Amino acid sequence: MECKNLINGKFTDSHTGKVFESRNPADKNEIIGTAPQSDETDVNTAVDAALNAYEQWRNTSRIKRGEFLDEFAQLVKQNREELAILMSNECGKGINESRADVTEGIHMAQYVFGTARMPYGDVVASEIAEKDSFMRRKPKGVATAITPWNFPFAIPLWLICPSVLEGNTIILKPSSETPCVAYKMSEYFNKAGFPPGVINVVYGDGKTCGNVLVKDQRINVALFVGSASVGASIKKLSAEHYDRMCACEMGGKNAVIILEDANMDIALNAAITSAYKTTGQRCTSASRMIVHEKMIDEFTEGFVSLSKKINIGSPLNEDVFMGPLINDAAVKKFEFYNQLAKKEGANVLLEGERLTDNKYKKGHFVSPFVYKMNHNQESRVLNEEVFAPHVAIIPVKDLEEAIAVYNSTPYGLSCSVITEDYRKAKEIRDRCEYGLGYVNLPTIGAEVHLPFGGVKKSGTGLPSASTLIDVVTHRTAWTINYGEEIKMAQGLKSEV
Ligand code: UN1
Repeated sequence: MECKNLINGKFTDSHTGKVFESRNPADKNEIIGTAPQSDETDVNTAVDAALNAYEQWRNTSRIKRGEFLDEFAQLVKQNREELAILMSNECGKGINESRADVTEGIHMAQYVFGTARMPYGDVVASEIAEKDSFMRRKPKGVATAITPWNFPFAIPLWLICPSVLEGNTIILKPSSETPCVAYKMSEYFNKAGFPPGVINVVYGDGKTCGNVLVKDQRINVALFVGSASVGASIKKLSAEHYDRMCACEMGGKNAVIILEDANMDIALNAAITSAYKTTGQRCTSASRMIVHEKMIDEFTEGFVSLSKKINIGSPLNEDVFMGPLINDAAVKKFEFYNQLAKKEGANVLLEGERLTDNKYKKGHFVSPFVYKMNHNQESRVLNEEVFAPHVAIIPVKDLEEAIAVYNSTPYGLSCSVITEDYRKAKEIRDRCEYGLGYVNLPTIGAEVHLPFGGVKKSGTGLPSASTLIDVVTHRTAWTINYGEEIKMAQGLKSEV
């Protein structure tokens, strides 16, 4: 597939003609496609296009704007399987997960289409009976979305759909690992009839493309999902702009907390799903199992035995639970943290590693690495995001310690508790720091109509998905006087 930038409604090469390759992580020799290596000149043209389209787009009826998203969702629905297969080939997610990713994207477009007919402001009381006041939302202007490879369809749509519904125009810069999924998506945007310039897509790396977008003074909203270090630099650059809104969602060191009364079947199912779906490469994946000491032996035995049984292999095989990691750098990072765990005193229960026999040698396949380790505030492996199947089982003596251990990392994205005791679940709900909380469920699998976003190093708490409206609009006050004279609030006199 030869991906092209989408700028002002036209599919174009980068101005230099340079391209980069996208390869299959399950078979490094297979090239899935090429995409333009865009630089400042291409980014500038895309921002010009978004800026030119803005005036007319913001003046288009909100309902009409939503209808383009309905059209888009209908087109994607007809091509769900084709997109899912492309996604599995390009990013290595199991086919069931790729289908779910496309479905999540469709849900986002459907949800936002539905909200087009819902109120987008409030009627507000005034001290003066002759006055009517309103809170009315207005679009911010030109937005950019910089998105990761692990949800190459759903995450761009979390950010694009609410932005354009509210009247903003946008430039998407998808991950260089997954240009083909983004390109397919952009074809559907075009087919759905979005006016030229409303949604633009440029491909390229962080330095020559993403960075240029974020530095552009004309960008009013910077939306990002990805690593904490890139997010921090986007936030810093954004602080130099007068009125830019910036929402960054940046990973986690999530945990499943297994309390003394937990249903063990639920605990094991939740733990395995949280740890190994997407090969541990969700920002919501759990790499810590915080387990009450009364349950630790039974849980550890069950978790290790299920981890050994995890079916690793081709993402297109329906029975496979774990596909490959995304690239060689991800495997090296996994290996580094596995070694570090040993140095930090971990009791290794399952020696996960790069898989090299025939079935696996063409791809970035690894097996789960599992260890038991006491809580230690200084430990890097218990505090840093590995983004791979690297799992710590941490014993705790009671609920208090479970909460303290959960909160001890710099992150705060997703938290799950396995318990039958609703009072204990309430303690977790109120005292743990997270954006997504679950009871008797895995830490993954959020639905689009819920807020999505973490606290601490995971984000500013400004959510993505359905609640992005607060980022891509500003609230204006609009007050009308129906009286024959001016009467002021607060007892203020206006007579001359
Ligand atoms: C991510 O990994 O960045 O809640 C997003 C979930 C998915 C989204 C994950 N709906 O696991």
